[in-house]
Amino acid sequence: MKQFTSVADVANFLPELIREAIQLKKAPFAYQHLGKNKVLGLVFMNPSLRTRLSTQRAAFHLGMQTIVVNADKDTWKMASGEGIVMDGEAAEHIKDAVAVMGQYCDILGVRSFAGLANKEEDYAEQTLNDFIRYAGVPVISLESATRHPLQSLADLITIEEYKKTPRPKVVLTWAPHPKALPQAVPNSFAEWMLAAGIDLTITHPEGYELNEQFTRGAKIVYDQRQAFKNADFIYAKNWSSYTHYGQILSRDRHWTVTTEKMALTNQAYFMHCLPVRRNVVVEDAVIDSQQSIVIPQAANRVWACQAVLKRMLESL
Ligand code: SN0
Repeated sequence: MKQFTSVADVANFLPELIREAIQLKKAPFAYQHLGKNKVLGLVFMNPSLRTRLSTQRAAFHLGMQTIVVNADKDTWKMASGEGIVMDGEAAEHIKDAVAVMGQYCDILGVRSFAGLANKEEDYAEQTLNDFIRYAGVPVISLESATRHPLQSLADLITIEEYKKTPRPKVVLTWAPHPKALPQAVPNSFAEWMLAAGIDLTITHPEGYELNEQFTRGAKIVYDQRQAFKNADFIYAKNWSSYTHYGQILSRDRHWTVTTEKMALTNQAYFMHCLPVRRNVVVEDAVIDSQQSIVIPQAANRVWACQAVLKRMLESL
């Protein structure tokens, strides 16, 4: 595997990849020879807790060394775009920085969030594509402007482990938030669930429709309570509007996930990728309940990442 940026990179062997991730839990150190004397570089343009730690942990299991670069703080400010005159703040061009990091690392991971100012720019994935183009080594997305594939793979593993029926009803629900957030997590979640053949319903207020490229095949239901009926999994997430790009159209707390709404479901499990705004996105009583699986979900980030890194190391 030369890159891991979306479900398309693993579509041919998705069930196998999930099985492999679950297998790795039983023998985390079984493939240490693969990563021996290999270096993984993790470049963060934005904050991270789970992605940073779970990726380092996965690399450790595989015998790799990790270098973490906080590119939002510790490095030179980078410019991008062809032919630009660099007489401003940026000291180096991203193509030079990435090519150099590719000399020091065998695999590079990069996190670069959407700016939410310009839809075309964000959906063109310039930073991620600059990494793929100039690194000269395999690249893993640690959340790009439009997708968060390591999260979605962990989500799929979690659903596979907890499902009580062969084809559970999974509901992705929009929830309120004080800040405008990217569409990366919900885009990616929808794309992965649909690729895995999951019965997916998406519920959100009008104006929060995601790009159809990611949601084709999902049921869209504007009535949240209707959507919750018979759900086996409730996956909550805020996102800003795609159509009115980057805008907050609603802060309606009637969309918060509550115990009373969870009672409409088929004793559904509650999921969220974290970090989560308690008592805005979800009530304490739900996220602290027996039905909440947010911690095992986060724990699965290690195995999702390890399965991906293993495949990449095997093809180096
Ligand atoms: C990010 C997002 O894409 O929604 C990362 C999720 C894994 N979340 C945030 O930026 C939350 C920020 C906040 O202030 O709550």
